[in-house]
Amino acid sequence: MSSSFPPSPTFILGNPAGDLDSTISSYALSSSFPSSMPVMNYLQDALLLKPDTQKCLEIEPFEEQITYVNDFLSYCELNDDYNVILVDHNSLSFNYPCSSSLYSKISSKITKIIDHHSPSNQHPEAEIMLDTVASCCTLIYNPSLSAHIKKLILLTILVDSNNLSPSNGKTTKKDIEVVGSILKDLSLSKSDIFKKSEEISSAKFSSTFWSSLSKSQAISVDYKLLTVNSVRIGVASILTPLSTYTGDLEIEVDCLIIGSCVITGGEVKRELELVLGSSEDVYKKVEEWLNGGAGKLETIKEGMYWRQENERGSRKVLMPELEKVFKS
Ligand SMILES: [Mn+2]
Repeated sequence: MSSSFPPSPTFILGNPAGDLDSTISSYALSSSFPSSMPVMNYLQDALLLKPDTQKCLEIEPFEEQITYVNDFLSYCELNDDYNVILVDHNSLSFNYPCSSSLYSKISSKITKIIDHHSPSNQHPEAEIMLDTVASCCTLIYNPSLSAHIKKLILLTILVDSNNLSPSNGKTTKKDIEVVGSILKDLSLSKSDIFKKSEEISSAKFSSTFWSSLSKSQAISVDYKLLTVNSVRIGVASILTPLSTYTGDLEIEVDCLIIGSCVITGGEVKRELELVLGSSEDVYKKVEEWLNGGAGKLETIKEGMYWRQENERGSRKVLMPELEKVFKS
């Protein structure tokens, strides 16, 4: 609630997919800014849909108060004296209702961006720190943080880099350096902490978790919205085969892409499903794009779904390629 906010607060806002990296990045960065509040770009209830974040917070629980998107938006609507730092994304967006005037207001309050995604150049007035490291937490790290914050950062980088795997195309020298510094500084056993990060990662893939959800809950676990030239396409990531869910889905966007990623015995299998929303034209254009191999994704239609040959074709690769289709 707004009464518990510090005067002239700096809000540290993570991305609306609200993954572990966003959650920990905003919490960790707020510890080094006076009068700041970490803002989770999701509702408190959505925490139930984040088994990896829950596992991580079981290992190292939050010690400070956090704010959720609904309270943040109400505060921003009613007050003028605040500023916003974006972490783990570089273009302001919400999965929660936000009027265009409020969006513009918040947009004008963005002073800084710390991120590891491709640049959108949506906020040219903000100071930008962008680097393609495995985890945004790598960019948040500084040696003067508390042991509590360092441990959360460490766990998140290890989860995002798959324990600094050299073969996942994500781990960089910077990630390795930050992990090395924290391990040394906190005198942690590398094998113990690697095991903990594996526990967090595998919570995300738990089939018990995924099969307990409905299809619409499953797509809200990790959902991003692509908006380009008034076209709105939802892009959801799930970590269970697409065949886990049956039945139709009611969606409020033009169309929806559900990307599934399953790792069995080290082998990555990626599938895509396209769901029709309010625009048949948009659906057809995306369908055509997928049938044509879809940029760098190398998609092949198999039954109801597209199989992705390119196993590195995560949503981070998919979204900029898809954006190009609708930009022209
Ligand atoms: Mn991230």
